[in-house]
Amino acid sequence: MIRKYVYGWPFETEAVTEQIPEAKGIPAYGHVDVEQGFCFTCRLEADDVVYGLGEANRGINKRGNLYVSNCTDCTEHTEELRSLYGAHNFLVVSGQESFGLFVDYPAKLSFDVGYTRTDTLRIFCDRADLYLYVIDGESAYDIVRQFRGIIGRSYIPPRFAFGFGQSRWGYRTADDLRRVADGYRENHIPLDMLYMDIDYMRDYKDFTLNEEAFPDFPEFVREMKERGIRLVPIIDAGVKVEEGYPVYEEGRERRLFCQNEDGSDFTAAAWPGAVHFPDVLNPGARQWFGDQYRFLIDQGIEGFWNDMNEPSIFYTKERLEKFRARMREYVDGAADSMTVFEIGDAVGVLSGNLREDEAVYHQVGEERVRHDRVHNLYGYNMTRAAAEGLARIDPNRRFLLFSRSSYIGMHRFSGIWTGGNRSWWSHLLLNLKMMPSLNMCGFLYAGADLGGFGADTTQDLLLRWLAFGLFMPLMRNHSSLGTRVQECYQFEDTDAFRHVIGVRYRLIPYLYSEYMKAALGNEMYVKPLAFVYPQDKLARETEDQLMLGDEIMIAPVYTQNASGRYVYLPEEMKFVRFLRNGAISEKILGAGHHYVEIALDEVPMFIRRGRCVPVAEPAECVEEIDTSHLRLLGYAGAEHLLYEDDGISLDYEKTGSWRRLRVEGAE
Ligand code: MIG
Repeated sequence: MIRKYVYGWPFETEAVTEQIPEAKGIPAYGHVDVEQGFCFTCRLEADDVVYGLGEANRGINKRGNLYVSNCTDCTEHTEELRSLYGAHNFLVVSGQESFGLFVDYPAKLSFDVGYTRTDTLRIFCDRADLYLYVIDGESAYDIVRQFRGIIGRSYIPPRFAFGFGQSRWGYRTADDLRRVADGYRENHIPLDMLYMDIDYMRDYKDFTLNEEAFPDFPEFVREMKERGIRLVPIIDAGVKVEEGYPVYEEGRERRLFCQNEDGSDFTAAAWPGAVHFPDVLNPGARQWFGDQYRFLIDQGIEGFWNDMNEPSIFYTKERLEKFRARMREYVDGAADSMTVFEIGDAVGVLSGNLREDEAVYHQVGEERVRHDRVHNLYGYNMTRAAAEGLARIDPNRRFLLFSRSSYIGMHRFSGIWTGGNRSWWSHLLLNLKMMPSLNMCGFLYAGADLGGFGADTTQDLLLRWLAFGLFMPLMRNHSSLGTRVQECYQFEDTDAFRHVIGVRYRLIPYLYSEYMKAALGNEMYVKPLAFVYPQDKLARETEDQLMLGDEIMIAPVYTQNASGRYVYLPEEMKFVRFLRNGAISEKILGAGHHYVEIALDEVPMFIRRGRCVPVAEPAECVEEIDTSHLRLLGYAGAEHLLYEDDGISLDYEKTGSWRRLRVEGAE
């Protein structure tokens, strides 16, 4: 049962697609106060668990901290951060009584989940202009399913997007990319995608190519595709201010950029230098920006990643002026007129989100809306612009598309990647904890930068991270300029990488099928253990294992120098290890705790009692997977329904089919 409460004059975010009548009266479960802004308060019982908030820091259970929905470029990505790149205002309180809350409010919103008072949940923001959805149901999972039912079907990527992708900031030329392709193909490490970061553009201008670095780009795209590799370019939010650059000229003439109070185009600095931001909240601007993607589609491109769309800025002219004045004071005055910390702070505030006093405006219909009122919708609408553009260009084709910043609603248009993490073991675990929360909010096609974006990775971290990441829909190795090289063939034990990534390809028929079941049925692809075993106290407290699809549990090793880990089994399961020599070991383990040995070059998974999982032979790209010869792992007598379709069109109903597979032998 879903009730929708209306406060003040909410902005239409289009997060919810179903028509729900306004509920009368006051919401159950909590108390709403609209005296000063908006505040929802409710009691948390001692053993209530709070799930949700999508791309947020910390645990699967969100209790015990403060989270702020305020899309932020956060390259630091440390444990104390309250805001990350996305804003996903849905949570479920699960206990004796369970209910879900979705606060459809696109400005800054805070969730005090037992932070100030352990027994109290408080959700608050500055203005009481919002929709509050209160959902009750039989269980946490039931509530999630109802929520997913009102926000529309999740984005479905093409099948090739389930392959493995290699990315790095710093590939400059076609030859750089060729070398990476060679590195993979020569070492027979599977690969389906190569990502192109900002260096492919001419002076960081969107929808341009550096032609010296990429002579005859369409031919290069073809050459790569023949080798089973798709190129996936990045698009940044900011459009370079440069006379004669058509995207800039047209956007300016047609008044399609975000504006200052006085109607002039808002300018900030980003990679290209001075930029304007397409006003993607304005449907006309959205259409125009989406149409620009054609430049690359026409050259054979089938996928994109959208970046810098919080939006992220390096500085504005005003900020820089203030900073210069401050520094002049420092240089001219006595050196001790400013502490070193003050100097650091002065540099720090140059970049980051737009501030209220910087009054940037969007044109939404007849209304001019100040940016801070709708801040969390920018990345969502930039990506929606792209998705709608792609749909106009090629209506029955699926494109690969994911974004850095997001809001609920964007899940219908694209996936997300979780932005600039680090080569830290703790970020491997964070990646695991975020995934089910993202799924709750509809973001099924998601993943982190495997191996870590910032800082120098190590062979063992990358191997362990891949052994987890190979279960996630978006599987991509990405790293920052200036860090240790991170392509799999750069390490000592390339055989181990070939094997671990090979396991991904063996599982793609199954993972793709589970993804499609989740997307078509508004289910979660990965879940916390407690969603499957709600009565099990230890399952509720498990923060380092996940259930995937209807068949498996995954439990990666996420500590260095460990030869295995403790794992908790809520019921008997089959412990499966993909061994380096291609063999697969299966062993039944009873319910309870076990220490399981897992070598660095092995991939572990657990098959639930009475279930089975199909595996293919390894392949070097998705197209080469032989789905006619599948082997079943798991319990004798078990059956599995495998979904298959053409992997590229939107005709799920027409081309989708279900294959019944059965493990021989009696149970
Ligand atoms: O200011 O395009 O998170 O994946 O490599 C950094 C360069 C801009 C941030 C993204 C990262 C990407 C990088 N970008």
